[in-house]
Amino acid sequence: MAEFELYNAPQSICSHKVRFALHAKSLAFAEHKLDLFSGDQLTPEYLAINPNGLVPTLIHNGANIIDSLVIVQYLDELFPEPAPLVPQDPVARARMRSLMAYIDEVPTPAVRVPSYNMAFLIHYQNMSDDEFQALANAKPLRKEFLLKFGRVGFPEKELNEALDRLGRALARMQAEIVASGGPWIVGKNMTIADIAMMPVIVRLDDLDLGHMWDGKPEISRWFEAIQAHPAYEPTFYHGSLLTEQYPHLRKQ
Ligand SMILES: N[C@@H](CCC(=O)N[C@@H](CS)C(=O)NCC(=O)O)C(=O)O
Repeated sequence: MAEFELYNAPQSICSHKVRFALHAKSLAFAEHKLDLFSGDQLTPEYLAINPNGLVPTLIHNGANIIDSLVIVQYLDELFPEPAPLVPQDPVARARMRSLMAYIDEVPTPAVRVPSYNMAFLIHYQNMSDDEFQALANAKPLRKEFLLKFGRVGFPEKELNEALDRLGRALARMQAEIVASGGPWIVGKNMTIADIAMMPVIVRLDDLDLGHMWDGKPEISRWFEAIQAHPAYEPTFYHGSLLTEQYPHLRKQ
């Protein structure tokens, strides 16, 4: 059995962070791909290892570690060398942790709104009332989110609010890179804050919303830098992007 087993989904933004960290640390892992639209994350077997009914989950030496940024921190604590993902300086470390909290609170939930409206809607549109309610009831953490989404998508007001929050998060990212001197969010080394932000930027670009950082050259440079990292390509294997899974999103 592999030392590390990752339960995740190809297109899931939270899974991207963990795959990236595993590759950045050169750790081999067995990957279990869950189909989130068939309810693989809601089976009794999976709920036994992740009671939140969400991906990712990392199994290591029989221990189940859940929540993407907790997993990334766990991996960095186990294998800090040769490239620690956490700054040595306590102030920089605190700054990184506040940014991780900010990214988890603001852009990460916000990017789900356009993702659901533009891509995932087709999985729910044709469900009956009973099927949809039963699915929502089965989700330990995302019941209310799914019911708000409904089978028609989030209303325009909610979509616009999410895009506005994302715009403000991009402005904050730009300001943080400028303040730290870059090229990464907290300075000259890549940290967990960059890994936390990466899937948001990749998802916006995938949804053809990359124009949101027009006029923010630090973000464009940051994006180029993370795409050039050796962990990027194996993380985003074919099927990880929504444009690769949903033909209607492809640019004509
Ligand atoms: N805070 C959690 C959030 C995990 C999460 O939201 N996972 C999504 C995919 S990115 C999921 O499993 N969704 C399945 C569902 O909503 O049923 C983490 O960072 O791991």
